[in-house]
Amino acid sequence: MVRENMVQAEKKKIGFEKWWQNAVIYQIYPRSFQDSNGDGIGDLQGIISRLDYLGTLGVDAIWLSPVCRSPQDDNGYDISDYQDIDPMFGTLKDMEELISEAGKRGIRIIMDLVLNHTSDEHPWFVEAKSGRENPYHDYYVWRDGDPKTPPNDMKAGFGGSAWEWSPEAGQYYFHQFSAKQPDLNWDNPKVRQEIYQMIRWWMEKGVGGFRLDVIDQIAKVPDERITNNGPMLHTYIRELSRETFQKGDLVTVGEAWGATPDLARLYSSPDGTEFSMVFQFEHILLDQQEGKEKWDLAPLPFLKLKEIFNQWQTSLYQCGWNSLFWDNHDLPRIVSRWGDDKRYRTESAKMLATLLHGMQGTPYIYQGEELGMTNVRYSIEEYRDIETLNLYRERMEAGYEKEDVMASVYAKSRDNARTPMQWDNGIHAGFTDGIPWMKVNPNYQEIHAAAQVGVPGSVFEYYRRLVALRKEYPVLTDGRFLMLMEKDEQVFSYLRENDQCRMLVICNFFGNPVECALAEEWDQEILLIGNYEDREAGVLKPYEARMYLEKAGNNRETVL
Ligand code: TEU
Ligand code: CA
Repeated sequence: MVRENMVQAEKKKIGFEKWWQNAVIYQIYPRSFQDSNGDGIGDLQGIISRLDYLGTLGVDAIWLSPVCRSPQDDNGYDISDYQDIDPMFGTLKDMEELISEAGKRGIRIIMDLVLNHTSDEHPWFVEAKSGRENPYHDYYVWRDGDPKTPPNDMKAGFGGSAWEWSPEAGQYYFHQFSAKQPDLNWDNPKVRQEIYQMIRWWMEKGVGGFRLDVIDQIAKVPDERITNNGPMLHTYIRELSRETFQKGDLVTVGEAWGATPDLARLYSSPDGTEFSMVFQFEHILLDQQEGKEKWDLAPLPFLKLKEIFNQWQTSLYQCGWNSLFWDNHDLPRIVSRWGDDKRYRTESAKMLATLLHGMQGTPYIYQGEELGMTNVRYSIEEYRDIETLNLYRERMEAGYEKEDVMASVYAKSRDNARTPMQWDNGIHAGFTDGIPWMKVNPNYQEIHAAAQVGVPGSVFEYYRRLVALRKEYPVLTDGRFLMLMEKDEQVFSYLRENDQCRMLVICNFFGNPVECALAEEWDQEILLIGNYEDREAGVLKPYEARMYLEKAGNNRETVL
């Protein structure tokens, strides 16, 4: 008992006592996870039926992409009622059952809060557009003008102008995403108070945390073309946190495409005044042409990737907290993107997982990532995502070659992550016994959970071990990160150390074998996990990954 108290006291001193600092979080895209009623769309009862699978994986929390009422223009990121569940996913009772059933397995439920905008079918907007005198009018961002000349040339995230003319209101309204997603006016204190009341309502239902959609865009100043990092941003975030999150023991993660390490020290300050952490995207933006869009492909600059991870790991050490992710519902699947989804699919999936899960922060596993699920190459008619379909239409109208546009879609479409979860080799991969809302990846016969759970050597069992290691070794939570071999063009290696022990993570990031003295040097230490049965002295095989624990007392002198 004394030792446990001492360890807790030690953690408190350097700020590692939060449950989510030793947690692994699993993201579910409900529409594609498990259908329970044969309508071809995933739902809450489907998730409940798969909780034991997630318990086996060992995750501590589940982040649900939005399940609130929505016309589904952007697959639920256009909310029309924040306090009701969309019938396609189930009911509030189903949500309460999910929170309770997950809780029995030690799993918290994290909801996705879309606070930058609502659906244009939200009652607030229906009222707001009815006229300037309406008390809800200022819940949104309106500008005068003539129907043919938008207030300025700002563009929306899904193509076209960021200004939409409302004939009813006789004004333009601002939308950073689709025209069916009008931006909320956070400068209006009534908007903020309505939002805080809604969040507290979900907290009372036992929700264990929140993911905050595009939260760094809420303090927009359209007249100055400011979208993210607006002047009032941290004022609003601190008020939001004070009025809601700080009243519970929640994990909160803000989506911040414009985050830098300096800003992240504010967002994830250990004083708890803003969020637990943010999703930052510097590594995600690397394989696109400078100053262009994600569709304008470029090879991954490997040394830059190492530099960015090194910067984020060292910048937030003991003064903030990192999220750790490769995949989410907006991103292509990492094994296809930066691994090899053909010849070395399982090796590269495991290598990428080792690299990420050895770092300091909270790792996120996106549904199917733990199976090594891959991107797809569909005909354009088989895609569903508004962003992809708008891109295709815009670039074909602009005269791009179809094969170039499709190459961009294959590489970066958000639908790569949204094909149905592959459970078994039955019809539609066990996702539904109806017609799936989107085609199942044809490779489900080879890649599915039933062939991996409990099967030694599978990607699933590898992820399960990585999750367990985080529980077993506090150094993975509190250890300092030290990058090694910074200039090496093929190997990604780093140390984790605290005053109890040291670990080495060493990965060959590519598909050709490489000689590596450091791997040989550490091969006399304890191998905690690796993605090859046999190791060759001094050589890392294609996509080979190893995590070593230094034997007590060895204190080898490793050149940093
Ligand atoms: O995404 C924010 C966002 O900017 C992404 O749309 C990103 O720009 C794009 O996916 C890159 O290709 C959040 C949600 O994660 C996304 O699903 C929503 O579509 C978007 O906000 C609007 O709510
Ligand atoms: Ca369903």
